[in-house]
Amino acid sequence: MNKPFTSRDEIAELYHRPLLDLVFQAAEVHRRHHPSQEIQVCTLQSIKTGGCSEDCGYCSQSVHYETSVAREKLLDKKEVLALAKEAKEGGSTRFCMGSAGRKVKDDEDFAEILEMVKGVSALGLEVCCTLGMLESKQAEQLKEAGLYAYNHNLDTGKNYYAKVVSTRGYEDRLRTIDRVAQAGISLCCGGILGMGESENDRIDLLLTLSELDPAPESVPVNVLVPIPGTPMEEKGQRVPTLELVRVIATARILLPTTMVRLSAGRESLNEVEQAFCFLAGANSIFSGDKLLTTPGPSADADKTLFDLLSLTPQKPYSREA
Ligand code: SAM
Ligand code: DTB
Ligand code: SF4
Repeated sequence: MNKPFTSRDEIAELYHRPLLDLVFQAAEVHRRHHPSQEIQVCTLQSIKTGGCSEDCGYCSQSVHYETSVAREKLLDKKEVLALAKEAKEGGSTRFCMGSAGRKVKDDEDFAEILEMVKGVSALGLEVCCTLGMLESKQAEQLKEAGLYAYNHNLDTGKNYYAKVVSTRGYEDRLRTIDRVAQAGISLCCGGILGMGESENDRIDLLLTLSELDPAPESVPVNVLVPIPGTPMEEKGQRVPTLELVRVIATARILLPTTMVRLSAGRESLNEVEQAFCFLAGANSIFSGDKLLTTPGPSADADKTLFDLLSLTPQKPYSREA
């Protein structure tokens, strides 16, 4: 059902359709598969920040660049559970824990993260992690602990990836994605716009996302948050909002049942721009005044936006029914 478009040419044709026709079609697909007045509200929490050995050219947490982000040790489990509870009370239904690092190691920190997953899941929240590359056994341990989704982004098209990061390849990302799926964990996988990529690179990313089997449960669409000190701060370009809308609408049509998350960069969009993204099929956001290391929109601003658009937060696990 998720595969009405099969070839790259068909996806390119879709992507280049007149914008208003594309958005109209995406809005129809959205309404066929999702309650149009519901929005998924997720909270992001960095549980281990900075000091990462990878050289992702956009990231504040890489040791390869001089940024204002310092290395911190793993947060305490009690503190994380208190933050998760707060997120739930604030209306979030998904709690996503992010850690800097190339891959998960079988160490004390991972044992502690498994305990955090258990604890957050016991609060009735959908629990998600983004911890870098995983071995199959680690994916199974996360599943066992109650992990609902794993975020592992492809970031951009396969031909542009080497311009963004050199310490790993596209195949490494796809291998972890496969292990996540094999373990029976839902996949959250998306990308970043505004890193100097071409429209063809965006189409390549959309093609790879549409070919994943099973389809990703959620696709975060990030707009680059330029981080002083990183190569992408220099190389990146501001993404016109209508290009963001085009990517969201194409993703919605290609992946009808997937949650499409308007992710990093939302704080620089006004209400009308965000509304257009929701019309094009975005139905999920990160709430909270901080993403991982950069600011997000305030809870008050989001409440006003939801009221203006008559959007209500989705219940946890409601897509299972
Ligand atoms: N270390 C893990 C990894 O790389 O998979 C997890 C954390 S990493 C920060 C999660 C995702 O955040 C990245 O894959 C990227 O898509 C997104 N991200 C990081 N920095 C960003 C930025 N400055 N602007 C937009 N998105 C960003
Ligand atoms: C995703 O695709 N976007 C989130 C989440 N997955 C982990 C991260 C956005 C990070 C933005 C930059 C920062 O705050 O450091
Ligand atoms: Fe490390 Fe992840 Fe940042 Fe890349 S995106 S530098 S892997 S924390």
